[in-house]
Amino acid sequence: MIENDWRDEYCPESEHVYCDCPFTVASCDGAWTCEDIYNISVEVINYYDTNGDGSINLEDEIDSEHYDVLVEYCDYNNDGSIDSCEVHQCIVDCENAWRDEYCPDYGHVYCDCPFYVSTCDGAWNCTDI
Ligand SMILES: [Ca+2]
Ligand SMILES: [Ca+2]
Repeated sequence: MIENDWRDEYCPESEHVYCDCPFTVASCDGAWTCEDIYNISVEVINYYDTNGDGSINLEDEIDSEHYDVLVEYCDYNNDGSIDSCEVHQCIVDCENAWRDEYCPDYGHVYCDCPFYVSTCDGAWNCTDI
């Protein structure tokens, strides 16, 4: 990926971009795209983040059973709180686990966290590529 080499050189703060190959013909009914995953992430966060600080933890009005499940699967840095990127990554992982089971030839989806976008003038996003 030339774009990621460019980012390493000129925008080292910027995350790498991962794009699904738009030319493959494989299809998988029911698979989620990054856009779907983004929309679901927003719904999950809006539902559980009752105090609106952008992360889900016991300060929110969440019952402990749901909280325990979320922490077990989604708290990647083990700080007891699930931030919006962790929710997003969790749904990406869940989608990829689903694809492994139902569409093993389809490949995995890679989505950058859409919530903390570091700006980088001149960087290409997936649409440009
Ligand atoms: Ca919260
Ligand atoms: Ca966390």
